[in-house]
Amino acid sequence: MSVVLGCPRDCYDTCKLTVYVENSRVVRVSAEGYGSTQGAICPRAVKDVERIYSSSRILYPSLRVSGGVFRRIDWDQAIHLTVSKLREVLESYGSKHVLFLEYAGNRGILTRYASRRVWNYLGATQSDRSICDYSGAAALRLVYGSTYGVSPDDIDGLNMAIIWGFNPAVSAVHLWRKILSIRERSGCIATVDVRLTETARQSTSFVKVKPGSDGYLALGLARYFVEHGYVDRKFVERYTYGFHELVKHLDSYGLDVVERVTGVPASKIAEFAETIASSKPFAIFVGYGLQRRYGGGEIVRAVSLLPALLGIHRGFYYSNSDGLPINFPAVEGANLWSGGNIISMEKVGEALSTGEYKFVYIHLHNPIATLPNAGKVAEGFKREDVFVVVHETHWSDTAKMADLVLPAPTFYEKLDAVYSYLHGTVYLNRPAVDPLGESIGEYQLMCEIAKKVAPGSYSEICLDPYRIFELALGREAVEDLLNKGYVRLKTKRRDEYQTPTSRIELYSTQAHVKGLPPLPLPPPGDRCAENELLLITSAHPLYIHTQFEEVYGPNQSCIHISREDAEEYGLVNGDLIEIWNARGSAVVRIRIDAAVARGLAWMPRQAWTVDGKRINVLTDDGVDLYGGSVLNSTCIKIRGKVIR
Ligand SMILES: Nc1nc2c(c(=O)[nH]1)N[C@H]1C(S)=C(S)[C@@H](COP(=O)(O)OP(=O)(O)OC[C@H]3O[C@@H](n4cnc5c(=O)[nH]c(N)nc54)[C@H](O)[C@@H]3O)O[C@H]1N2
Ligand SMILES: Nc1nc2c(c(=O)[nH]1)N[C@H]1C(S)=C(S)[C@@H](COP(=O)(O)OP(=O)(O)OC[C@H]3O[C@@H](n4cnc5c(=O)[nH]c(N)nc54)[C@H](O)[C@@H]3O)O[C@H]1N2
Ligand code: SF4
Ligand SMILES: [Mo]
Repeated sequence: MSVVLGCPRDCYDTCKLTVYVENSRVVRVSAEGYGSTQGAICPRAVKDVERIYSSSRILYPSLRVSGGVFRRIDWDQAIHLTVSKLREVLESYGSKHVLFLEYAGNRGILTRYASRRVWNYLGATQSDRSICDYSGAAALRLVYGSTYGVSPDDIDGLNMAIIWGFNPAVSAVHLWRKILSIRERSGCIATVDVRLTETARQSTSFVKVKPGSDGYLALGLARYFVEHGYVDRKFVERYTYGFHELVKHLDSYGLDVVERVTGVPASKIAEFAETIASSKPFAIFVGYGLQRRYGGGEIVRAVSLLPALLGIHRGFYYSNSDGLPINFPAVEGANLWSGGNIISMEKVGEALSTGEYKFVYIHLHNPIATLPNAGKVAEGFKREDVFVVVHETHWSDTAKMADLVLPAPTFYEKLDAVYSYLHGTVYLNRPAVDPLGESIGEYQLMCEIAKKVAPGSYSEICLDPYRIFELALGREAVEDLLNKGYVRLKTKRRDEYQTPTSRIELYSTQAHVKGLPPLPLPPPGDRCAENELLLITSAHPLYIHTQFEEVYGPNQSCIHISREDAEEYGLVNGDLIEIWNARGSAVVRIRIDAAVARGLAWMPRQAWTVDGKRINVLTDDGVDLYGGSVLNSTCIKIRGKVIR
């Protein structure tokens, strides 16, 4: 028997998978010839069978008895304990002292979005979910009113793709296959990155910039377009707002200045500008790694102006969620919302350390590993006065530190509808196999909790799952979904702009209300002290964050530095060194890498250090002006002593 499912991981691709089942077990997962996967399978899906049945699955509710020892309990006890602790905190302290943390483990409409309903109803404190793409999304909303841009189908009509601070050869393998078709059609693919990435190697050209200086490059290109008569005046007149103000602003971004700030020779910038101007239509694929830094929002804002100047409607891809007709507020129970606090996701460690939270409920998230300043997050969870419940599929770092661990089914074992922030297809996931062990889905568990803590409002909080799908997609789309197993949603028009002026706001009318400059003022780049390196982390091909260590083993990678820095510190390949900053320290192994520029250090994200820590013990827990994370603005020092 086989069934078709949508992969709900936090991946651009959201692949359509064929799942083969024999004797009630998943035996193979394939992606041949389906949807956006274009016949290929990623290193994660290919190992999913092993991950489903791995020995690190959580199969039963487990209560911590002491240290790292857990005792199996039954579900009645587990629910009773969860609800009585929750009630106790609600009654003695109030709902703001309950913290609900959730993130990217599974993006199913039911699993992720509808399971927020009871927490919204109770008024629990939640994070602002700002770690990933927040600043860039906020920037695009200022300029364009929403984040959506080109879809994979549009790639067929492009003459050029500009891959900017994005590594799709690793982080979006199927989208990348599609983009590569441009090269096969003799078009251009230019990659702008701080490292010679896998994507850059396969591109037709590579522009290497200094970290965080990309906003200058973008405004330098904009000025070049203006000076060389490449601006589409008719388009600008009709669809944009604030062109003259922008032109004046561009006075400060001459090629000499831009060369000095970005490290890209003026001749190369001019050549890049000429290629772009002569390769219409083009689209800029803006990655998330680019904006995880101080000034990240302003950088994306500057980059996003380029297609508009050359007369292209929404000539970028970032995230298409805003363009889809999915009613997320209805799914999450906006009508039930009772005004809980929202805290910065970057500041979860700091918030926990205040002792304000007495009950923490976590699912779809491994915060001890994935949040910045992770040592502080771990310390917060270790406090005696906080009760931590983790609902998980596998024994994650966070589950191992919880007081109560509840077993969850993987997406192969539960009903859901899965949407994509790249392509407009929604898949219906009917369970391929029964839930393993005693695992219970997030939505069902949310309903169990609601029944006990909010019996009077239970029927409003807990709706039939298919009713949730209807709230999300509308009745007609759900009929399609049920009949065909998928539905293609119609995206909004690319020539519509949801800004106050209904135009592309080169000069943002909303910016000053938000305390931001009305014209983009990007930073000149990340700044570390003389004796420091800038640490950048990005996606690893085998893992998705901390998932798949169950099959590929721990993500134990070296720190990559340039030959020049290695020589300066007297280091050779394989040396063990200590890296440190105000947040912590870690021992890592050196790898000299020609792809990495001087002053830079690179590691895959969520990597383990040699002394058994996650690299996030060092990452910066600051917040960008636009509200997003600044993981890629982390400065580190190398301790003089080399351990050989
Ligand atoms: N295999 C795999 N795929 C994944 C994931 C995974 O963990 N593993 N995670 C998924 C998720 S949640 C996300 S958010 C996406 C993220 O995927 P991407 O958007 O590709 O983001 P990152 O991998 O963080 O970084 C992308 C690139 O940004 C570059 N970069 C960093 N700083 C700068 C800069 O200042 N300027 C420029 N020009 N470039 C810079 C890095 O060198 C890196 O090559 O991937 C998704 N896909
Ligand atoms: N240094 C550094 N840190 C980063 C980043 C970076 O680039 N550099 N990237 C950031 C980004 S972009 C992101 S998106 C975050 C990701 O941060 P997280 O969302 O914390 O990432 P994961 O490690 O994927 O953790 C998800 C957890 O959900 C569990 N899970 C999966 N499916 C299910 C399910 O169906 N039910 C339940 N209950 N659990 C499930 C998995 O087993 C896993 O433990 O990390 C951020 N952290
Ligand atoms: S992990 Fe990503 S690339 Fe792999 S099957 Fe899932 S959505 Fe596709
Ligand atoms: Mo992400």
